[in-house]
Amino acid sequence: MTVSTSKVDKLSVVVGAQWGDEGKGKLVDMLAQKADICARCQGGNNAGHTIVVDGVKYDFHLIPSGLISPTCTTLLGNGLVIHLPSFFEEIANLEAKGLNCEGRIFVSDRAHLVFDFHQIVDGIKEVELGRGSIGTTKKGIGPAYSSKASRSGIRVHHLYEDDVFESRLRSIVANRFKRYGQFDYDVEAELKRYRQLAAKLKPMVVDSVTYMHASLQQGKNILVEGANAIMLDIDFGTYPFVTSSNTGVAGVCTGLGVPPNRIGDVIGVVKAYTTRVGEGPFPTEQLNSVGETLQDVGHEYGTTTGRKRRCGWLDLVLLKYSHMVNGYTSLNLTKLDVLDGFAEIKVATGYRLPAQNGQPGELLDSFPASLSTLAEVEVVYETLPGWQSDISNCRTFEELPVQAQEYVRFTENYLGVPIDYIGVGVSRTAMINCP
Ligand code: 2SA
Ligand code: GDP
Ligand code: MG
Repeated sequence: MTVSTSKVDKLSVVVGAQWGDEGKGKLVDMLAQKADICARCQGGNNAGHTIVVDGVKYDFHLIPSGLISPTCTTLLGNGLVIHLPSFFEEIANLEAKGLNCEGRIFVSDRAHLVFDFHQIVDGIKEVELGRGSIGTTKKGIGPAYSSKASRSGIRVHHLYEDDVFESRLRSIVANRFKRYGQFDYDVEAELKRYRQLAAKLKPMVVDSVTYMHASLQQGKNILVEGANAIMLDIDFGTYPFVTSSNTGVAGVCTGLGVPPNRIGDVIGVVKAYTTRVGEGPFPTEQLNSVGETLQDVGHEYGTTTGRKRRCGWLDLVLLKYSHMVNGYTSLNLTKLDVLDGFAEIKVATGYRLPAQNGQPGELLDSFPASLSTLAEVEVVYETLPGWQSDISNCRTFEELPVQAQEYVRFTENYLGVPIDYIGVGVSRTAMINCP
């Protein structure tokens, strides 16, 4: 029997290529202008995506950033962990800014719920870890994914199975009390609150597997918005200083129930330098005036927690590894304008192990798994000339100063991936499109 495989409609994916906050939201907003559906596949409201359109600033945490595009319907897939009170608060905030949310937000019946007790436990665990704390957003993400993995989690469909919901909630809370002591949490009040939240959520709940399948069959233009980034991936990131989901392209299959042969373009978003929020290794971090300048000029503060982001030079060793895992078909280099003032710009091109017995240390060919190894590597830098001029009004590659063009080409050549988009400012229009 012959089965036709001639036409398979594919979805596009936008993922973070570093430690997050690369500017994924801005690219998603731009691409969503032509999308029918914008879906999230992992994470929760630890994510924060800021988009500026006509001077209006929108902050997204749980809801896909494609919502700004009036043609776009949004979906929160099964791979998410959702704190319903925050979800409705986010909708109210977006509506207050004039966005129409009615009938445009759908939630998978298989998504897991984050409860306040998960957030409390997140805080307690961080305190328990002391100096080894992860620096989480305290949004309950790790504890909610732990509940999921240990099979005691509560999914959206449980909300509509009254006895099941109540018994699962009572059991999981009792279990958490046993482990963490009697923290302040009123189960009776929570049960009452969730009856109301469940009713409010009901019209938005879908079987997202069928929804995605049917949408792909109908040839809909689907965009997936990654949250966090590959170096925060539970498997490929700087474990244990990571979040608790698969933040790379693999998360699209597990978090939306789509087969791998439906994945088309994978656009990696790369900040022109590197930032990281929270604890954990960061080889190119600049704890000096360079880092402070990047922080000030780039306004590097967490969208969710307001924490200062740590800053350093672009790390091509990290990005090469990131590309091995995600297989980018193209890149969006963002915040190139933040480098405008530097006379010289450094780029990491290698990690070298410490010298031994008078012999130079080995040059590593990939990003190491061991944090102890990572802590002792010496970063090998290439120094490139800066352009020292304002590029925020450039709208074509040719308009960029030659040094900025060289910076882009250097990155592109090292990674062997085309840079199709270059961000030169916060606003939606501050983007150079150069495919
Ligand atoms: P969690 O809360 O369990 O996911 O934290 C685990 C680690 O993941 C990091 N993480 C993030 N890193 C960058 N940006 C994130 N989103 C917010 C933003 C962060 C904020 O867009 O600015 O507002 O602080 C994000 N979410 C999680 C976190 O710092 C831990 O290192
Ligand atoms: P995300 O989590 O990857 O969506 O990124 P965030 O929204 O958390 O952080 C990126 C920040 O940089 C936001 O405040 C954006 O408005 C801003 N931004 C995005 N692209 C650019 C750019 O090209 N230049 C400048 N200066 N800012 C940008
Ligand atoms: Mg962010």
